[in-house]
Amino acid sequence: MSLVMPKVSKRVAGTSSVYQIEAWRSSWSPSLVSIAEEENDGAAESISGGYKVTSISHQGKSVEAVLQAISPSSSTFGPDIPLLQLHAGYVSKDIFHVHITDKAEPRWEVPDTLLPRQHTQHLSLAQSTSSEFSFSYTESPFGFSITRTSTGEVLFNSTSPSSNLDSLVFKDQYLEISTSVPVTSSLYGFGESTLPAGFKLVPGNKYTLWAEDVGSVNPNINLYASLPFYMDARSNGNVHGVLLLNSNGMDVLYEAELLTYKVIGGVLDFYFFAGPSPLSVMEQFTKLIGRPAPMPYWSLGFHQCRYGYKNITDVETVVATYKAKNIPLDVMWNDIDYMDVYKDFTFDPINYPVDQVKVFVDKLHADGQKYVIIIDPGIKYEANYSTYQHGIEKDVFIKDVNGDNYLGQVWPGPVHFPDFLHPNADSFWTKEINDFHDIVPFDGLWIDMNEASNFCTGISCTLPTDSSCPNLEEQTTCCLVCSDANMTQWDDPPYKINSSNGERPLGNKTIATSATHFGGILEYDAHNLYGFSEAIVTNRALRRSLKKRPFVLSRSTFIGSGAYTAHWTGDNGATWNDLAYSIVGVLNSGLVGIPMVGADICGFSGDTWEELCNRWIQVGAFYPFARDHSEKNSKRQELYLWDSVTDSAKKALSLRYRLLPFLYTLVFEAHKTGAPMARPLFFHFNEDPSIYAIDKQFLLGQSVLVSPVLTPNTTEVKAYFPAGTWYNLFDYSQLISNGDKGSYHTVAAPMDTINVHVHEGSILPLQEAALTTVAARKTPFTLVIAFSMKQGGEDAGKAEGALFLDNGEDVVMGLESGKSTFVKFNARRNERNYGVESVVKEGSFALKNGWVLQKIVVLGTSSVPRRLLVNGREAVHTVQVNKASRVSLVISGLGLAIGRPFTLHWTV
Ligand code: MIG
Repeated sequence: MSLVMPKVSKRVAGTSSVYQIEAWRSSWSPSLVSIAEEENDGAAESISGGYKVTSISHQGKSVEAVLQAISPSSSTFGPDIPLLQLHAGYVSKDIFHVHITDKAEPRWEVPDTLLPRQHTQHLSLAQSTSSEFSFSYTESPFGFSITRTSTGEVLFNSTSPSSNLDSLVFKDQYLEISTSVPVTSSLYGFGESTLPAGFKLVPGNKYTLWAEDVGSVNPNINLYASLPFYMDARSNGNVHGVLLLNSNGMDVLYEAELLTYKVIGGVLDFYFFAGPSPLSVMEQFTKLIGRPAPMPYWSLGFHQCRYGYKNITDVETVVATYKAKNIPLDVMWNDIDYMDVYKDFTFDPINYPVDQVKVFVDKLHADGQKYVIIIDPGIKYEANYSTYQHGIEKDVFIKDVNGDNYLGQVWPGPVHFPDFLHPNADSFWTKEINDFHDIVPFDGLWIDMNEASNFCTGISCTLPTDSSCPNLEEQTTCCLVCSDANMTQWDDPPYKINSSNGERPLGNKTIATSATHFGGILEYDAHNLYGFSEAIVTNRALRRSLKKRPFVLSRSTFIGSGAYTAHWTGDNGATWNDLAYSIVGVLNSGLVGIPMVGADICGFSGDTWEELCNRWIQVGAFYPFARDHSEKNSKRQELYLWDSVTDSAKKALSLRYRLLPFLYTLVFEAHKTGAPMARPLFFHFNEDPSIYAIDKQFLLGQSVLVSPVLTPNTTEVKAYFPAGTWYNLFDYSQLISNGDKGSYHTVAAPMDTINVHVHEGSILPLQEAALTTVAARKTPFTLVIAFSMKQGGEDAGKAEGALFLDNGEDVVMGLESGKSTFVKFNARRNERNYGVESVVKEGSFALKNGWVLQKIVVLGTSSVPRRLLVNGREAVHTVQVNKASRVSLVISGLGLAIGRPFTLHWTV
């Protein structure tokens, strides 16, 4: 069957139009279309008559159009909204916005107060003439497409005849739109879920976006977050991103060559990011949604946690044992065990007496360590509990359908949930956090259960009159009396998203979706924003109480959360599969602007064991956020419990600690540009089509490649090495020299070894290993300079790198005179001449701190320098050549101030 689509070009509002608006009048007849639809998915019945353009105008640099329902149908999911308003325009030359809503009535949108976004039409004509997109549409039925102007590639196309008849469905509780996707595209995103099929999405799957307390140990279902963003990498190497800024529940169907959104509310609010590189997509995307939060320096250290530390002595012993075994430990955590019957902002008087906790925390601080504790959103319903009283006074709790404070049940028993959208939430939460911090000076907060998780399901619930609630043995069994009377269209919408593969209706084990927030906002609309709004308020409260850069770790996230919080992938299991999937989880978080992320090292639920924990700490040492955490009923898994794990941990963590200056510079880069810290290989290499699916390895920044063991009884790894030369970062010995094309290599991976390589062309700033980040920060610097070494020979070449330095805890992370220093390093070699130089911005901060570059490690040579000139003068130094590998040499004894530009030259 052929569908002819003559393209009738029509410029709107004259030739000064900055993008081409073309009306395509398609000649497809309804009968042809319905055949096409039947061929696609067998669905015979259309659920909407579609829309047609009734008026269109070109205002400034944007398009405003009115769309009218062609034949209002009320067959399925409710009547079509009769008139829609479309706005399309630029946010900047590389971000395009398409917004479709009801023309008559305002509809729910992600509040600007949570996610302030620049509005369109900001662009001057001069800028916009070079814009990356063109927008086209069909008149009837209405559909639109977005084209990359420079190449003519269609990036998004809701008009395609391969989509079904309903090119646009817009009902009160059901929106549907599709786009065609080339079969050769690689798609990523639509979290949060655990993806056994891998980071690259596989056609034939449905992604449901609805935040739930479902452990990441469960594959292929919606977990803690709704992240309606995808990245599309085309086979020509061009990459773009698409955000549907909508917080309502949705299913996204990815079928061969077709992507369909089925959304149960809100508006169609699309943003297109032109790329064309993955990092430029991240730059554009995080410009809109907020740059990732700066992270305190200490948060890059190793963290130990467990659910089930019995008492403060237990916790003290863990810290002391780490020290005795010489394993790095920066941050000790407490889970809900510390609380008095699980009430937020309290300490258990028996097992965690405040006085002892305070002594413990003071000692941690004296030793350069930190303390992070958990809080859950549910506030115990208890008349004499001060936090509860304050919440009632400020009227900050979410209301049920009857207007009463919504009653749920979590660890403390009956609870109310703070409404973080309420104008009083800020002062309420800040006061509780601040008062609590006055008692015990914790350093960061872990916000859990914020989907929100509820052990009960009910439209409205009340306390039982005749039993204790909860019964301590069955704390997670609902003890409230819940009723489903007063069921509304918000509790039971016409279209059921596939939450938990259809097993969990919207309000299941969370706040009822008919409950309301301040101003009548429905939980139905705002559910997926609960963790996001809590992170915003918590971050702000911490900033005020600590007067330092906040560290927040949140389980539930939304688009924009990265500006306030770090993330962990939730309740994984102690299995080899979970270890492998953790890399995908980490990459997916980075993809949505939450770069500070890790999985529970050694596995959360189930008993871990020596070999698994050994391999897991090797990978975990290179997660951006590295925390060992386990479940109450599982065996303990501190890194000192098995000798082999201790050895591996020391080896891997000592490289992590040496890399801290590099990692922290990645935090800075993330904060400035949105670049993820951990990246998939295709972010920097696309020489081989197979690279788009690699997710058993990852990059830190653009040049450090981590190639772990993820299977039992394995002592070698078949790993992909992109083009060029790669050096083993542990001993600088191993050389993989690929020439112009990447390939797989089998590398040795004995039990105590993870493969971590650095790529030619880069310079990494390192310090010495230590047991804490505070101690490591005081040690001298080393630069690792990697030149290429094609086919084993020494090539001409260059290398570069950067270093950001500040005190690691100022609220603002930026280049500020006297408070931070930024250094660029450049190295080059030409025949027998080598040169290294630094370019320093705002050097005074580094000078004040006395940081010194002590040595350089030069990779890609074994030729002994004959004469070393430091800042133009001959200097005394020590040279060590790695004879075994013949690829590295070390020049030490330099003693150069990091804060002052330097040059090094030598000939060989
Ligand atoms: O219902 O606080 O994901 O990390 O240890 C379980 C206890 C609540 C879930 C978190 C997990 C944490 C646990 N929490």
